Amino acid sequence: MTHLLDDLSFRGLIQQQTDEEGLRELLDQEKISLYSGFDPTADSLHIGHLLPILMLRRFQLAGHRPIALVGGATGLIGDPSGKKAERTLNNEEIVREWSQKIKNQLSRFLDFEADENPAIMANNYDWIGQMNVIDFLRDVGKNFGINYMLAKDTVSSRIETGISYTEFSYMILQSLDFLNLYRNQECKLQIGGSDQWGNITSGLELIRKSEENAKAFGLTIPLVTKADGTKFGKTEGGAIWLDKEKTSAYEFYQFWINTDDRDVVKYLKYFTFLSKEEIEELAEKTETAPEKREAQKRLAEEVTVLVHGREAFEQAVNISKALFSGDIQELTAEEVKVGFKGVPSLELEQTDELPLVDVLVQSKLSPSKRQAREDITNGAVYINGERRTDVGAVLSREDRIEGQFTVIRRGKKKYFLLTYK
Ligand code: 629
Repeated sequence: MTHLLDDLSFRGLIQQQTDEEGLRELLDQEKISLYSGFDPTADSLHIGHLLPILMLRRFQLAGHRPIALVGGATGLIGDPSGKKAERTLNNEEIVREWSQKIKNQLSRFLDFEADENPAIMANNYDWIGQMNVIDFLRDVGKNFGINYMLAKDTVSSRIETGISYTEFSYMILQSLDFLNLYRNQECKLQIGGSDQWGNITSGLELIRKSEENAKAFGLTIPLVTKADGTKFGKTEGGAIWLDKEKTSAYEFYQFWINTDDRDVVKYLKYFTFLSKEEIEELAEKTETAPEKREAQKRLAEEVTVLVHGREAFEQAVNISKALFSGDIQELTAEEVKVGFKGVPSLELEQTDELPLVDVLVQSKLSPSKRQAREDITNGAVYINGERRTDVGAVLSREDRIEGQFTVIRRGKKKYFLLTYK
């Protein structure tokens, strides 16, 4: 079997390590505990969080014990890492609520029932929340020299624009977490995105100063980049969330399907558990028959199943096929709702039965009544995927999918949705 670290480097998942040889030696000797932290700064994680989550899973699959930490306390402070400006503080009750949601999301990716190496969930509010300020300044603060702290990227880059004492102190809290987990859970490795390098190394510094013969490590994951230079994980609609109420499984699937040929092999390595051989085969197919988009399809399948389950994935494929072919007969109302999210729509009364010509004009699918009539007779107008050539047609209850939606299409791509109260 390939060594975990060799697999990680094949996948390009290692950006920086504090002690490459030391970590390899340690992993060869024993199964370890490792952790990564997630601050509740929103009500959901997004795909920017996926790599460290999957990394924890990769370690678990190799027999190690992952600790997923929710930053119930640090989320109240605000990590300045990678941030150009001071953040506004979030309300405590909201952060508590978000912590719970993020905990639920994290728990889907790790195995908490494994016999040998069950995953653990931790919340740093449990040890930071009760801490008293005198203990904090005497026991912890004494280990942090101001020069050391000022030299950190996250602080030095903010000296000009300003940084509060609150955000400045953030690294101390994250360091305290690492020390705490090192002491109580024998946690010897912290992983995170490359923006976390400063926080991870300051934790190691605290451990080194506080424990004799300390042996702990840090490893970071590269920032995901895109060949076209735009930011990964963002679309016009904003972030790609892991919560399907915020980003539906269909939108999630579409996001991966649309991956650029130049990025797809990298993403297969990053975001899937496919073997080197399977990935190389898909790389080959992208070279020889890019138009088939086999690699994108497989990527979208793997990641969507991982995050949303097989059933949601199949529904996403179903919606995609129907929208592509225009044959939406087969869709359920629920699928229509998901597939046509963001499409212009109009809400009508249950009793409303409108002439098709009027709807075409009102929806702006056709610019005038005259044009609307022409569009209909030309065969350019479809109701729920079926061509309608009757100029006098009135949209009735029969034209509603499960009584809830009427999908109107003009030409190849222009859609409009009628919904009913
Ligand atoms: C307490 C809090 C710890 C250890 C870590 C933390 C959170 C950390 C942070 N991480 C980002 C986040 O929460 O802010 N200070 O959104 C985010 N992380 C995943 C990756 C990241 C990072 O959750 O590490 O690099 C994104 O890819 O930005 O004891």
